[in-house]
Amino acid sequence: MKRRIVFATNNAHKIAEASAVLGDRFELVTLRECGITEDIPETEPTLEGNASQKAHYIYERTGLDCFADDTGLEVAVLGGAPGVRSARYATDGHDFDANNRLLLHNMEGATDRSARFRTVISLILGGREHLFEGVVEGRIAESAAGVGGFGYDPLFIPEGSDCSFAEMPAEEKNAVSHRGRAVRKLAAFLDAAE
Ligand code: ITT
Repeated sequence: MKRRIVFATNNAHKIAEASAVLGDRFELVTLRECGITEDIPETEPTLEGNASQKAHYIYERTGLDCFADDTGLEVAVLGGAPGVRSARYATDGHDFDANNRLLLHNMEGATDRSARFRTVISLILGGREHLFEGVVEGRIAESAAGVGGFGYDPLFIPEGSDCSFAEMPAEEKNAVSHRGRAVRKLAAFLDAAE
């Protein structure tokens, strides 16, 4: 039987990316299917803390195995910002365009454009928590390019490529991305736990 697992996210892009990696070995249950419609609190100062907070919040309400992903873009010349504040960099909401404009503005004239995406996944399986991390190194482009993906993808060029994540087919992003890497670790762990 397929293992049913809740993905504690309100971000449809994350669900699409994780489903593509997990394939049909797992049945991903959405928050909507659990009847949870409110925003999940994310008040911790670290990605680890927020991922854990989101997963525990859903586990306490559903009692189901679940996982949550918290992701940040860490830019060297900005001292690791926007980091844990990536979703709310420019505004209180998730305004991707405003975030990208602010990032370009804050990096004007910067020659060191190195950056990385980091995803932390908190899995709660049978009431016990396990953490997985995925990182991709790269750089911030001088201007946005591409229409795929979401968030900072039009500005992020992964190491070894000339294209932004937003210019790549979804499979190509997943093959090297922070989330792809973290979700593959999660899948290997779940396979071994069967
Ligand atoms: P949930 O908390 O509901 O999972 P969220 O969008 O709030 O969804 P995060 O707290 O992890 O997710 O926010 C991270 C922000 O970082 C997100 O809003 C995007 O702007 C950006 N981000 C995350 N993953 C990304 C990716 O793969 N590519 C580009 N930007 C990404």
